[in-house]
Amino acid sequence: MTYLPKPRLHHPELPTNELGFTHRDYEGAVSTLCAGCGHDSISAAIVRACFELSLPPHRIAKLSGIGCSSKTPTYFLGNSHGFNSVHGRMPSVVTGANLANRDLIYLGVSGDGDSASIGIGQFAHCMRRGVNMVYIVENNGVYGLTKGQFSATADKGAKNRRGVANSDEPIDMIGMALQLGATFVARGFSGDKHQLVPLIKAALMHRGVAFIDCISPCVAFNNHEGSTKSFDYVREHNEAVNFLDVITGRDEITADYAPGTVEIVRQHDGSLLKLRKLADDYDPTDRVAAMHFLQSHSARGEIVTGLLYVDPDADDMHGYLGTVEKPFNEMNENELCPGSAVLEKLNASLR
Ligand SMILES: Cc1ncc(C[n+]2csc(CCOP(=O)(O)OP(=O)(O)O)c2C)c(N)n1
Ligand code: SF4
Ligand SMILES: [Mg+2]
Repeated sequence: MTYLPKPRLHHPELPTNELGFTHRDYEGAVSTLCAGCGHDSISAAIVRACFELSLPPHRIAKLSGIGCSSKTPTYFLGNSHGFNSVHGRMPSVVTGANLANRDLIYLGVSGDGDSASIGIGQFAHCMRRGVNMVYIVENNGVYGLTKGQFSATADKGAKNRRGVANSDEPIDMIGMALQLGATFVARGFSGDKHQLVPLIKAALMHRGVAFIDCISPCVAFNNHEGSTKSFDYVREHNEAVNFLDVITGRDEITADYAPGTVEIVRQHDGSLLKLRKLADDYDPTDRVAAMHFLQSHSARGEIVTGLLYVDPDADDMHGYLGTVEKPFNEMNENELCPGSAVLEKLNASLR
């Protein structure tokens, strides 16, 4: 057996959501990660976000690559579709699945090794194509599964457990996502669920590619003094730019905020992102300003968290390509393969 199923205990008092499901209906198998691993906190935040949004579990597809982080889809959304792909290849599998069926909600979970090292090309093209998905990188700065080598997101000068300093420049995945055209870009911290759960909810409501870089300390290999991805370092250097509330279109919308301290962003589906601003001059809809903000804080050793950029009117890959709306698995043979006469006509129109 490669996983431990959770015992099905009866809890009659558990709160239910609009679909009548409890929190337990969004959980998965028992985690086999190290006790205290940040990745488990992110799994818990995903469970909470999907439960609170009342998402039908069978309409969600969770996909991952290889790594401790990529194992985590086994530990959440046990009633959803799942695909554990090859190291660094989750983005292309999601892209294909999304092209075949746009009706599912796609959640890609990856690691910093998976996405910033071996899979960086796949990550880049997924961002620039605008695949409609939530893309979470559980970022611990190491290859946890293969025993703690520096990954491409480890900061230059950060020390490993033996005191050896990393000599390479880090890749900031937030900076890349902004530059590559991602339409929702956020950073969270596994140790701050009050910030992370709303970020995941907002990302799930977003049309287009929603990227969350989530700092997730590896307690086994990268949680010591000198590591810039340790719990202590992130807590001390966390610069939250805003805090988010998500109000879905179904709820009554009220304006109970003090002017100047809250920014409201309405997304395409009517959901409202209510941003409590901590930095007075921060505008989350200005991509260039977000890049500048990120760089200037990073130069001071600060890790900016929160919703850094959102384009509320974003489109996605289907909109850019003008694809058919119907999922392939709902088409009959004639629709999927309309014959050589139709192909000839199509080719002629392109000559
Ligand atoms: C093609 C290929 N190369 C290398 C490996 C070995 N490998 C497995 S997981 C991993 C790194 C995982 O790091 P990360 O994505 O950061 O996940 P973490 O374990 O830190 O959560 C590597 C190099 C592999 N499985 N496949
Ligand atoms: S090795 Fe690190 S990343 Fe992997 S489960 Fe343990 S703490 Fe988590
Ligand atoms: Mg890692």
